[in-house]
Order: sequence, then C-alpha cells, then structure tokens
Amino acid sequence: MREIDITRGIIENHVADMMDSLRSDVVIVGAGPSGLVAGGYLAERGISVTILEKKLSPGGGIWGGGMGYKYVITQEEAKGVLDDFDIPSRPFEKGLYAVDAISLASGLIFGAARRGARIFNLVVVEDLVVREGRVQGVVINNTFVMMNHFPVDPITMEARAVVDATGHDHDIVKTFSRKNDVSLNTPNGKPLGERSMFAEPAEDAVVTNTTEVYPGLYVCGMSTAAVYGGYRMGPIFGGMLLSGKKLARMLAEACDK
Ligand code: 48H
Repeated sequence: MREIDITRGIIENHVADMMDSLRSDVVIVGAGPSGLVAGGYLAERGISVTILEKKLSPGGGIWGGGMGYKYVITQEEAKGVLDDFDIPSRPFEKGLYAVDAISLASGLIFGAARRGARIFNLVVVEDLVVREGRVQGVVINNTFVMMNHFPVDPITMEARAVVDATGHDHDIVKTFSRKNDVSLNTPNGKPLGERSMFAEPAEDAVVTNTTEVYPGLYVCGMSTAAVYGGYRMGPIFGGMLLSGKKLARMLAEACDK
C-alpha cells in the first residue's frame, strides 16, 4: 500500500462523481430535511439527482433539535416518510411523534445517498445559469474560497430543474431575484419574506407552497416560507418531510414529460 494510491483513490472517485453530476435531471441546493427527502425519493425513481451543501455536515437545521435539546417533533401525516427512511420515532401525544434529531439527520443523509443521490458537501451555489427565460443550471464554488473571499472563478453544473432547499435564507431565489429583472410566481413577483411563529398554518403552507417559482426553479422546505410569506413553525419537521416528498412527486412527473 502506497500513500499515493490512497490519494489517487480519492481523487479519481471524487472526479468520477463530479463528472456524473455535470448534467443532472435535478440539482437540489441544500442538504436539510426537505432537500434530502426530495433527493432520496427522486433517486429511488431512477432520476439523476445531485445535492449540493455548503457546510461540512449535511443535515441542515436538524442536528440541534429544539434549542439544543436533541428531539424534533413530527405529525402523523409524515410518519410514512420516517418509515420509508427507517427512522425510529416515539409517539408521545395523539398524532405527534418525537424523533431523535441525530437519527433523523443521519437517517435522511444515508437514505438519500443509498438511493443514489450524489451529495457533495463544501460546495456553495453562488448563482444560477439562466438561458432563454429558464433556469438551466447552477454556478458553484468551494466553501473555503467563498469564506475567504478569494478571487477564484466558479464552475457550473447543468440541470433540467434546480431546487432552492436552502432553508430560511432562500439563498438561491433571493440571489436570482436580486440579479435579474424577473417576475417570480409570487403575488408581487418578488420573495415576500418569512413571518413570525404560528406552527399549524406554517406547516400546511410549507407543503402548499412547494412549487415552481420560475421556469426550471423550484422551492421546498423553509425557503417556501421566505418566498411566499409563510409563518415559521419551530422544531416540528413534518412539513419539511412532506414538502420534500411533494417536490419529488412534482419533479418526477416533470422529468417524465
Ligand atoms: C449550498 C446551501 C446554500 C448555498 C444554504 O435550513 P435547512 O435545514 O432547510 P429545510 O428547509 O430543509 O429545513 C428547515 C428546518 O431545518 C428549519 O430550519 C425549521 C423547521 N425551522 C423552523 C423555525 O421556525 O425556525 O437546510 C438548508 C441547507 C443548510 O444545510 C445550508 O447550509 C444549505 O442549505 N445552504 N448550500 N449553497 N448557497 N445556502
């Protein structure tokens, strides 16, 4: 065994995965709960999916549970998603389940990966490729480049659909709306901004507002609240899981056409 063989094994495999991701059916930006669920279900249907995460650890806002207490809550309606991803849950009140945040994060990450979604960490999506009135890909850079503000140009990946699953930040829709003279599929053509906490309508709205916000650009999870003016809901995650599931169904139908 030579050290250089270890190095070659890493570089060759990483580059092979990157080459497979140069053209995907779907690129999902953000590996939080909604993005991971969407990616897992899409990959299961044989759709080529790439998930890009700027942090070292995928999992988004799951890991810390509620204020660092390591449980999150889901509703009965989302129990099927937990079961599909083999994530244990504990019923604790009618219609509500407690889920260990560490099991949820790790279960969704591995569930998406083993279904065939290619997940890259330490990759920031800093812009979109927009051609002929349609989003057609992502502009990516390395997290360390972005953190240090180094003047290093980005590279690109193509996709038939790009998903903003970046959570509260709605980073992709925000940048897209700021940089282009475009009208989004929202009441005023712009992101409406997230509202304060009101859990029940917030959970419903996350699923309802999981949609195509511009040709080729979709939103799911918490970014729907920022884009469509929804309430926040705190550490209840059923809406995120169901939003990811709905998105996968929508995109699978779109990819079939
Ligand atoms: C690459 C990026 C970029 C970028 C961001 O926040 P998330 O967990 O997202 P959701 O919507 O799946 O889940 C939301 C949930 O975690 C939450 O915050 C809830 C329920 N809040 C309720 C409340 O009241 O507070 O994950 C988004 C991921 C993160 O891992 C980011 O690092 C990543 O997206 N990300 N990755 N390029 N430009 N921007």
